[in-house]
Amino acid sequence: MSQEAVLYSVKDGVATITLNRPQKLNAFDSAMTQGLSQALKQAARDDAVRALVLTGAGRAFSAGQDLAEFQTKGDLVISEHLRHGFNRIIAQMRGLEKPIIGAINGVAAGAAVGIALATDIRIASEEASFISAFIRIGLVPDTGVSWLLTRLAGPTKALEMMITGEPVSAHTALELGLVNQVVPALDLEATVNEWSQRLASGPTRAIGLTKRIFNKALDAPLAEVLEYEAMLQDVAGATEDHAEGVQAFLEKREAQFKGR
Ligand code: T3D
Repeated sequence: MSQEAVLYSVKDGVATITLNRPQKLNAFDSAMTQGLSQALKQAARDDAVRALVLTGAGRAFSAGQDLAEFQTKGDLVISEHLRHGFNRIIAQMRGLEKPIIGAINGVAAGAAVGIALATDIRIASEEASFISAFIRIGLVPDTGVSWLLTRLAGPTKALEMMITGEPVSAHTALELGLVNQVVPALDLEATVNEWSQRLASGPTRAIGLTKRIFNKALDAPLAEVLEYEAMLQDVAGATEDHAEGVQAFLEKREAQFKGR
């Protein structure tokens, strides 16, 4: 019986998505690519889900595109493969109006660097590393790596990573701003649980709208962003969670956000 390439479970408002081909370091074959896209869709639709965790089974986060499968598809047009696969996933992750926590448990290589960096909060195990591996096989960065890496690490280090394909350790990734926190491997699950519980009990609509503003602010001129903030503040200001937040402040108590 073949194992499921992507595992999906929901508990206490948190959907956990696990890339599950550990014997191949969670390299993305077609089933895993489709499975991840499907899992993201399911989490987006389910109102009970208020935060997501994305991680890998075994010792790797993911080794990127499955190169064995890639080689068997002789007639593959890479651009089409990307448009229907990794590009769609990155767009889904960035557009998903719920926080996604990347639990980076081990190596992230190639396309998986893009997927790891497209999560919103990244907690890395000390055993994690990031390898922009494309160049090692004569390819250019894809899956948004050139965009994400350059914005997060800055152009100097991003270009070095992209043209050398040298691994970057978890601690260096923290210094570069690629991850939010580095913890010993044994503490990864507990740390990610704390983050996910905290975010899942937050004002989900406002967090989602903040993601929208963040995406816009990365590129748009200030005048446009000011107007966008004002427009989305009307939306956030009409939520039950906003009313609860203000009421809780005035009553000097902890707010009980419902995600509405
Ligand atoms: O059409 C398109 O979409 C093109 C898009 C391309 C996007 C990309 O992602 S290109 C980059 C693809 N990824 C890579 O080039 C990374 C390849 N992997 C590695 O360089 C190394 O495996 C690692 C540095 C990640 C880890 O090294 P190590 O020594 O810890 O593990 P290993 O022994 O190399 O791998 C363990 C097993 O996983 C091994 O299988 P085996 O021999 O035990 O049966 C290995 O072949 C397999 N594996 C690792 N990465 C991949 C893979 N199998 C298929 N595809 C992989 N990417």
